[in-house]
Amino acid sequence: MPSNEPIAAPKRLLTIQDISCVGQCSATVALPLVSACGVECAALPSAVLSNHTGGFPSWTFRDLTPDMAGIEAEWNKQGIRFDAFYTGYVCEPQIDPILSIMEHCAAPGALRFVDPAMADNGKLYVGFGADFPSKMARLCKGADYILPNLTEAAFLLGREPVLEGYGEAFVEETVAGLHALGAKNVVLTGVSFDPARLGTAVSDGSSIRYDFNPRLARMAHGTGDVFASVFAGAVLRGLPALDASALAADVVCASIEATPDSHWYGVCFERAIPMLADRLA
Ligand code: PXL
Repeated sequence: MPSNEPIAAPKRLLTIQDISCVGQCSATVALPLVSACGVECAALPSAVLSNHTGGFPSWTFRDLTPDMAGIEAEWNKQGIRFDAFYTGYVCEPQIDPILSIMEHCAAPGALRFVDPAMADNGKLYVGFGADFPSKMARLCKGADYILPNLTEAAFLLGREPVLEGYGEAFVEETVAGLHALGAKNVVLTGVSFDPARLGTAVSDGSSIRYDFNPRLARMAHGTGDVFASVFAGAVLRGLPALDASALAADVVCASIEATPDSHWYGVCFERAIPMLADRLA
């Protein structure tokens, strides 16, 4: 029977990150996963690469920074506004144009999700200089949620990464440093106090809560992008941050488990989409 209930307007999120044509990362992960959360996903590609830089021998790179101001002007002319912004892999010249878009194209109460995608396993991604983390810190200032892994957190704080042998005091101190950069909520990924479990520390600035999953035997490229996309989509669907983080981690684990060893450049997150949609139904 048709319902007389008015249909609620879906939230509209703008993701700003590269399109790596091949490689299952950045925008090609955010678009399907944010959509699977039931949230409209608009995309501003910051650059187009033939493939990502994490293991392929070479790539093309088309910087789209020069287009950003014109796109913002067009949106302002038409009054196009967004309920949320989600940034991932971006380069230094894009930070000011992104801050301008987040300031001028925000619907009332718009949320900012910043995944400072620039490093993993103790190292900056190829192509980023040692001074880049201090530039990325400018995006973290004023963010509602930042989602660094342990390596990115260390670089944002100007420290050498510590990836093992730490305890809760270290996590508390790291999270406090990240809040001091100006981020309201911190979601620190890749946290582990026990070799069998890997998880996330979620802080709203007054308390830290943890979520852990069994550690899987293999690590995979693009899992940070899967995590951040699901987290942002789930928060926009109304989940509290710890629940959104737990769901995002479950989608990452299911994606890794569905990925054959021969598939080295990303994870088969497509196979976890039915589970994600069910959990948010
Ligand atoms: O997944 C992060 C990422 C995004 N975009 C590009 C990358 C990487 C990581 O290597 O190279 C182009």
